[in-house]
Amino acid sequence: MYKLLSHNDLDGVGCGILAKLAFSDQVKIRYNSVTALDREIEFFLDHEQSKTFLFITDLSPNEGNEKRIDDYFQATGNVQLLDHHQTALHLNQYEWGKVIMEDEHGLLTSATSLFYQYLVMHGLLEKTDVLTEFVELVRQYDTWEWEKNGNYQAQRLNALFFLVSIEEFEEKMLDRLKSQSHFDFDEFEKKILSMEEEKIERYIRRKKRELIQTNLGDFYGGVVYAESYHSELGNELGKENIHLDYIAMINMGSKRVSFRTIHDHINVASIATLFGGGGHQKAAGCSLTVEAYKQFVLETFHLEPIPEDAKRNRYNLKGATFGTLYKNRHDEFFLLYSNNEMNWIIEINKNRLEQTYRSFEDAEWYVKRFYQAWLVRDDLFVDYLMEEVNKVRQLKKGIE
Ligand SMILES: [Mn+2]
Repeated sequence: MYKLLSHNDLDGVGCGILAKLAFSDQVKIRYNSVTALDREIEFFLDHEQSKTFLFITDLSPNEGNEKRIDDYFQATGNVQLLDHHQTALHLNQYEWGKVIMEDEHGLLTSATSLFYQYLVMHGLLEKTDVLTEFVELVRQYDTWEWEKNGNYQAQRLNALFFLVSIEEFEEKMLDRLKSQSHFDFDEFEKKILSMEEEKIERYIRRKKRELIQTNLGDFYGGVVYAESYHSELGNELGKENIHLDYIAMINMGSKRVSFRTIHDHINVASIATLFGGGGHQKAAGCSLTVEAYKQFVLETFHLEPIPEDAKRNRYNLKGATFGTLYKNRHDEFFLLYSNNEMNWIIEINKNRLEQTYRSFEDAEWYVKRFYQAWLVRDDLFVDYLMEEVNKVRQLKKGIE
């Protein structure tokens, strides 16, 4: 008999699907949240006979269970953990631990891709085109490589995963993987997936208006309350607010915080670790502990959301060398302009800052990060310029 304890996301369930293909009714599977895994491990170790082979995928045990699993392994040899999270790397010290973040070709791994490789290597599962395609979609979704590659099939697979129950998803995928030669969605799925995509778009548009800015030491983050679509939402908010180091999404109901970053120089796993959580460099999470609640909820509750940049401007445009106008909640105006492309200047309420910037993006980063300023609409920009013109005229008259 086999037992699989896996994560309850697409990558974790991908492992379950492979296990069912390899072991059919000889495997018992439990999908867990990050926090529920240790209970399941304890239950297994308290009740199972030594004949059961334990797989743990996409998740890692706490310290106490690490020792107990090792005891079980020493006694039976029947444990294999496969994971790709940075926070689990220490488990490589055990014979039963295999934590790999990058494969031999330099590609980011996922638990499903590691498990597939493992099963094929041990002769437990036959490699087929449709399976390889499925595993690759899961991997690209989980590592967010799909976005770089424009692989919307991977994003759709995850959307489908959230549209149906885990049992239904498993069943659908098992059917397909057993009978088709290539992976695809059926017509009905394609229709509901396109409806779902529109729904996600509307949800994200609404959430963009609710983003609050906060700082945690030297880090500046955006905080938003959100129960769904964390990956899509975190990515969109991150790209629209590149002056923020990370996005924290609070789910009050489940008392969880999800962290995302689009920046290569930020590691959100280390932010999550501050609050007892963990995860990847670009996607991590923690429980909403009292400390996390204070930081992300209590201290931000009275703050107003960051207004969005004006969208349909024809004159006040980002990067225009003659000037781009921003404003903040204290009615301070920020004019960004340049005499040559290499030297960008910021005027705050018409006082020029001594510091200059190498690019428009650097200057914008500064006024957004430290002043929470937003791009104003054309009418305000024109008023601002008219005022300047009038001043110059008055000045000229004075001289004459
Ligand atoms: Mn994963």
